[in-house]
Amino acid sequence: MLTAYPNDTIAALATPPGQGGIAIVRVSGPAARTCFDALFRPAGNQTVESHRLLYGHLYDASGEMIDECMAVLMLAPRSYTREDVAEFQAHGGEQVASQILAALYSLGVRPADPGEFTRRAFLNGRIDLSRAEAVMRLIEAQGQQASRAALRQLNGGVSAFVRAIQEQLLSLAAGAAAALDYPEEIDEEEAAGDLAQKAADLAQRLLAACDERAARLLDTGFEAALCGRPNVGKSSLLNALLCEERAIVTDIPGTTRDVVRGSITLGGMRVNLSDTAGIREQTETVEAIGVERARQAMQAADLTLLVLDGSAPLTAEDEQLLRETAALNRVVILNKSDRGEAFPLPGALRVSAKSGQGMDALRQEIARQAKVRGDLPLTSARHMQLARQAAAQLQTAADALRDGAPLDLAAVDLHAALDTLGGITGDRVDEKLLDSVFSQFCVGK
Ligand SMILES: Nc1nc2c(ncn2[C@@H]2O[C@H](COP(=O)(O)OP(=O)(O)O)[C@@H](O)[C@H]2O)c(=O)[nH]1
Ligand SMILES: [Mg+2]
Repeated sequence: MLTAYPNDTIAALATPPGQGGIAIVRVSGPAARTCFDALFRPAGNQTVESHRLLYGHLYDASGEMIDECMAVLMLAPRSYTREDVAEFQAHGGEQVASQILAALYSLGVRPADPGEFTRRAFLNGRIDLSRAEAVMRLIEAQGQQASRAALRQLNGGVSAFVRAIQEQLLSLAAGAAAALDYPEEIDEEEAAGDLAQKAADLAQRLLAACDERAARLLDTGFEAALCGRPNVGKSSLLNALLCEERAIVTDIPGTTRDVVRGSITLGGMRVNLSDTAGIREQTETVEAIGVERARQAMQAADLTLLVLDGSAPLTAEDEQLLRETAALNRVVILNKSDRGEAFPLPGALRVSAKSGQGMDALRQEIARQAKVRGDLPLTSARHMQLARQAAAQLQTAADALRDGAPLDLAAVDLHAALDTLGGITGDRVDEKLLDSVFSQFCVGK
């Protein structure tokens, strides 16, 4: 279990390092108030009150002025960490911030570890572990869908779901205990059958709550691969979607040989686009490797964007690619619509990388495909792993009961599942887990 939390005072720059409009230095711990009074002198005759933003000047230990600044003292427990917190908003720039930090260190304050402010908020009971993790997800979110998922988690979506399951588990465990204590009144066989059914149901609910797809997409983005034979306009489409000249466009077939990548945000999701070598039979080695990579990218993508030249008749290679991608999640794109329509193809999108025609419809289609559900509570890899483990423990209990195992044996598995779920909210955590969660944070958060 957790060792007692060090009762010391920490400080860090809370804003990104480098030049900026303002730099915020944050202090948390029992000495925050003394530090505030030692460093900061409010202008005029303002009185220092908790949660009141003051204007004044900062001085170091030798009485030398460091900067003019705004400062606020937030006394416990109404603060981010539930400890006394002081924040100094100084002029942006490395020099001023490091002078403030040096002055604080000279007063016995220690530099904060990564995520230590949020870790203290957790240890002091202000937020549970899933909400602490949500803070980090929110900071790192790329795209609105990711930030919404993080916000749902921060608002307690995961906690509420896990607590509800834990409560039902506790009542199952209580039922099992009652059947063991009062064998005359409760029929053990009946109780075991009932318990097995309920444990199996809870296991199913845990598994159904995991959104593997959302977890992966919110974390790394949606993969869309542009594929097709040479010269149909794949590189031109990549450039048009990225709004920059990333890939080389020529009318010489076989120019793109390696996979070229770029990311955009569509419908609030980060979309990673890859432009690949044109797929065709060829003899030259470098191009052959490129074609092999193109095939791999096509298979690995969440969405294959199969590009055809809509202004010229379909070739045998096109037909082959249409067959090859039929079973994949794909969108067929008929490019070069500015040159007219050579053949009809139901369900395909007509676009022109050159004129921009149809490009909005293409963006909308990619966005539609990249949408995550947003209604399943578990979208973090760590939470899903624990949920699956708890589900397996519950299923073990259910199977054992159906095989005639005694109630007290199954009760052990129920309690094991409870412990496992406690790892999500942080009821049951050790230092090692906390270190691994919080070390991923940035310093100052
Ligand atoms: N008219 C027209 N030409 C295009 C269009 N898209 C690409 N091209 C031309 O087709 C040729 C091949 O384009 P590129 O993007 O390199 O094709 P890739 O080999 O599939 O990557 C170049 O000469 C482009 O300028 C389009 O929408 N309309
Ligand atoms: Mg190309």
